[in-house]
Amino acid sequence: MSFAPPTPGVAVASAFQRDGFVILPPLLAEDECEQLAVELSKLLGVQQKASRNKLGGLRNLLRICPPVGALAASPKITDWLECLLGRTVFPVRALFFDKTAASNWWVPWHQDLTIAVAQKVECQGFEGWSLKTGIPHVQPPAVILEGMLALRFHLDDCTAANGALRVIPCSHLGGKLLPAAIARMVATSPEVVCEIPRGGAMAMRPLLLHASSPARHPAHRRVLHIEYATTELGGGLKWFDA
Ligand SMILES: O=C(O)CCC(=O)C(=O)O
Repeated sequence: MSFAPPTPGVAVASAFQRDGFVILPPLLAEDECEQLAVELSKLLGVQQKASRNKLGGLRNLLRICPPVGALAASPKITDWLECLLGRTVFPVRALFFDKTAASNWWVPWHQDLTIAVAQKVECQGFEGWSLKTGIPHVQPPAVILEGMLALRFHLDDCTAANGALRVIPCSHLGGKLLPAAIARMVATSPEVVCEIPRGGAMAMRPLLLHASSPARHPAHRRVLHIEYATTELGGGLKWFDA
């Protein structure tokens, strides 16, 4: 835990605000990366055994995986994010994704519109309630999503060949997009394939359009995805994991 990433400068912070994502210098030391990879692969193996479907990942890691909770809340990470955003942040959800030959999934272009909350409370501007692994999820107003970011730690080399995330720069600037606007943007805007080495990371806004293709050459593509918020929800609603 002695590894200290360089503080983000003004250029990194303004690129993030403009583009909606930024590929970062390594934030994890090799031993931290290895420990997380081992821990999360073990947990995924346990949940795979208990599930009849092939799983592409894990949810609720702030709660079920103490090393993830500790990393997410560590000053090394939160201080760094606070420099990037100029605001206080707190972790609210952590997910793990892996892509392998046995579970070679993909996702179409989308924005991340859903958050996990402690309890369902009907509240103006919060819609599309659902349950994921028994936990209430809801789509909050855009202003909540605009204050959030996801930090994605790469636990393997991630390339176009093993299914790297693809993003459309600046697509977060138009708020929540309707399907026709997404189709238009996908047809007319250049995309970036986020190739990131093991130990590297990227930060992205949830409203940034992103997609994920199946791997052409499947190999582990493990990503720890931690979401941070900057505001309470109000209206009696509470974040599930804050
Ligand atoms: O990790 C990926 O490739 C896709 C992740 C994703 O679509 C998401 O976080 O919403």
